[in-house]
Amino acid sequence: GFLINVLNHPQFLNGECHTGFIEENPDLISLTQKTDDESRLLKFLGNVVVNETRGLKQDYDVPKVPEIEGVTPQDLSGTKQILDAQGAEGLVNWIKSQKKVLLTDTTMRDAHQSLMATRIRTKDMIKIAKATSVYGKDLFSLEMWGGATFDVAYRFLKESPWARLEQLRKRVPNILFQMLIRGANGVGYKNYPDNVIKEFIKESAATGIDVFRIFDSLNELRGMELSIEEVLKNGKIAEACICYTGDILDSKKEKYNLDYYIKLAKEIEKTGAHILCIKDMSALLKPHAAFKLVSALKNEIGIPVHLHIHDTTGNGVATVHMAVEAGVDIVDTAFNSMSGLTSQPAMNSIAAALKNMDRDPGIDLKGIQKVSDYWETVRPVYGKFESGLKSGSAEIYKYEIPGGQYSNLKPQVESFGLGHKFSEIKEMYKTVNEMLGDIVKVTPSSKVVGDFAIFMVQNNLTSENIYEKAEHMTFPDSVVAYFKGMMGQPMGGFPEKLQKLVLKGEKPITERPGELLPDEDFDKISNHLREKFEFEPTKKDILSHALYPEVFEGFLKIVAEYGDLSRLGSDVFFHGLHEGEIIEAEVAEGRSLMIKLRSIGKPDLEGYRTLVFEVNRNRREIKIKDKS
Ligand code: 3PY
Ligand code: ZN
Repeated sequence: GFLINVLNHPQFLNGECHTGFIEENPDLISLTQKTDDESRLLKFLGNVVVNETRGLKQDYDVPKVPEIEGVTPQDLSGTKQILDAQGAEGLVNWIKSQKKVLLTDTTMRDAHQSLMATRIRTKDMIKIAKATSVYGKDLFSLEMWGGATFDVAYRFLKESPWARLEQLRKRVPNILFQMLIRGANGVGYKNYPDNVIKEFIKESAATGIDVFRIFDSLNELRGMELSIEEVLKNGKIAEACICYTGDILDSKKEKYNLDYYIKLAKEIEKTGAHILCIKDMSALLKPHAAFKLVSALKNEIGIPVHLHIHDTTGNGVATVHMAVEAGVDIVDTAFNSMSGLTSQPAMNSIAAALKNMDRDPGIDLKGIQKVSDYWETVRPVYGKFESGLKSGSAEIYKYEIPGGQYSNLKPQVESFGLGHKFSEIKEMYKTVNEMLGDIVKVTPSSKVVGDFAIFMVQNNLTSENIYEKAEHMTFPDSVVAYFKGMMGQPMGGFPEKLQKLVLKGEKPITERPGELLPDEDFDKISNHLREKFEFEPTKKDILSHALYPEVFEGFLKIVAEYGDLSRLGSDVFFHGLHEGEIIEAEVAEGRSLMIKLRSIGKPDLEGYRTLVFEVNRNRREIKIKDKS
């Protein structure tokens, strides 16, 4: 492309070419860039067509973005303005003075994490951002970051989670942005050095996060303290969690009883956290238990209470109403079309049911219907990531599997070739929990239990024969890390015999893991990225590398090979195009290509298929290796 451009340039044709010619004509370079974009995109599309969808793609409706008339988000004043003007304390006082129940929307984080393996792309979020800001102007917050979204954005969606935060922030200036952070485990699955957690919180706050929901996967206070302190330093809202497990209505379950939660909540309040969250990640909090727990907390502590639940059992909406009756301040919900089952309970339904009641959340019902309608039309494109769960499950009370893990466990189990043993693995999950002494199960401790259960079934182990049969077996990494104390200390300690079996002579720690981990060397990461990838890394890049070195480098390689894929429509990103289809693909700000797939050839002797495209009406052929 470049040479042809030079040869065809009028100055060159007139024989006026000298050594400074290229410097004086930078458009030649950008022309090369353009053809590069095009080749890279065709290579990406070719690969999707040949190796993923095999040219089979159904037609998807174009999601309908609701019109907004007469208002601009910049004119709206919401919870974000209260925090910015009055600070964290001011916001807390405002929450306490509300008679209405406040609602959080989780659609852009937990809802899709729990329904469709966290796959919703930024492109689909920013299309509805303005409408969300206008029609959801009376929401307390949008949970739209953290949890698994950080990892999945880079790993599977090939886009930057930071760019998502920036782009949404620009479009939603009036509602608080909320993220989920796993205490010392950050947005990952293991403990990170203290300086990584601190810098990550600082950068997240500077980029637009207002409310940090912090939890520890074993309900250990010391796993959350550093994060709470850093959030307070940054003038943002620290919301610390009690992760709910067991059943406070069952007097036989003594370990996690009402006293346990009250005691933990009081300790959390003492840290200076602004809000207490009841985090019911596994949908175990029954409606009457919610009434009991919220009533007790409202009596015992002075900070507002925020309820987070999943609807896996089908009792979620009832739980919300009981909590509202008991005086809960804020509850998590998701727009109806993204709610229910492993996701959060239905916002539109709850808001409608509370109309004309004392605690009416005062949300524009017609408006939020439009936002819900949008998500309904987005969802089919992500169908292949859905779990297939069709109804609520009361079994979950027995298994205690978190919503996000429940929808992911089946594909994980299938990837081990154990799909036919799914029921056995669910039973084993319960058995393993008992073997561990009944622990809190939420990322990453829930992953330990899941990995352990799969390992047990894979190797025909039982709680009796394991001590003999597994003497020389290497346990999964997560299980080893857990028993070493690298996720903290479970209440009641580790079962010693099992710990010895897993650690095989290695000594466990009892200190807070962050105390032992050396600080991350950010300069070293910066130099490494500069040398290996030849760009000047930002603080965000360095932090991403500190959290997920391989995943982040994999992402950089994909961008180098295929270009910026975040601008592609999701139907094209996931499903490519079918023969005869014409798409408009945005490759850079304001620059789109019209691409038609004319034909998919048969594999040649080496297994390459020739795909014929038309790009802006020019014929382009590319060869793609068929990996099947
Ligand atoms: C996460 O850690 O991602 C969770 O959603 C835990 O419930
Ligand atoms: Zn959750």
